[in-house]
Amino acid sequence: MSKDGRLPPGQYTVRDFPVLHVGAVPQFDPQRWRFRIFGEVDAPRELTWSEFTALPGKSVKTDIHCVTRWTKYDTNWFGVPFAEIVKLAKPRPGVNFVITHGAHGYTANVSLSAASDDDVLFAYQYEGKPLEPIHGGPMRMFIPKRYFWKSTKWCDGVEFSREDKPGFWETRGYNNDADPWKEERYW
Ligand SMILES: Nc1nc2c(c(=O)[nH]1)N[C@H]1C(S)=C(S)[C@@H](COP(=O)(O)O)O[C@H]1N2
Ligand SMILES: [Mo]
Repeated sequence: MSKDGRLPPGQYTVRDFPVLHVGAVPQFDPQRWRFRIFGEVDAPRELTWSEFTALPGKSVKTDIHCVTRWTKYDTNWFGVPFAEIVKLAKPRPGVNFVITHGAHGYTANVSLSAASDDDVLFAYQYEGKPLEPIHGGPMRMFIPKRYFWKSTKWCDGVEFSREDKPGFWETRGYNNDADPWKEERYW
């Protein structure tokens, strides 16, 4: 950890914003974009881009940490708080896990309690501008207290589940919880 208590163990800071993903960057068509809320919920639904962006939004300024050891300080995000989606979805009793789905079948799982932190967003702006396609635009999961692979880019769905469902990286040797402060990198 750094002297200021801000840099998690084994990380270094960067000024640029590295790009990391598998597969090609998808095209965004606002007419066709849908966000699917599904799983063990009382109110499954599919939101259009205009419905999604009409939901209450929130700004979050915080640091982000990638398992490849870069940390970027003071990033500014805007999006729909996770709590707003929970309000719409009405998860059933016993739901303890959240799986975000992205382009090309990418998924990432987190506990419902981790996702319920008040800095968790379905983010669609970065530094006051529409989120760039290379960083997951038009919309990505944003869960800053976990390594960044949990922040699914080109997010097109969120699933609520009673069972945990390890995602793309979690089934390839990465840690299920991914807390940078505990250095939970791999299994
Ligand atoms: N859909 C999707 N989301 C993804 C990935 C991916 O390959 N596909 N890669 C993850 C990984 S490993 C990281 S480190 C971050 C990188 O986000 P960035 O390119 O905006 O820095 O996105 C995460 N979200
Ligand atoms: Mo990553």
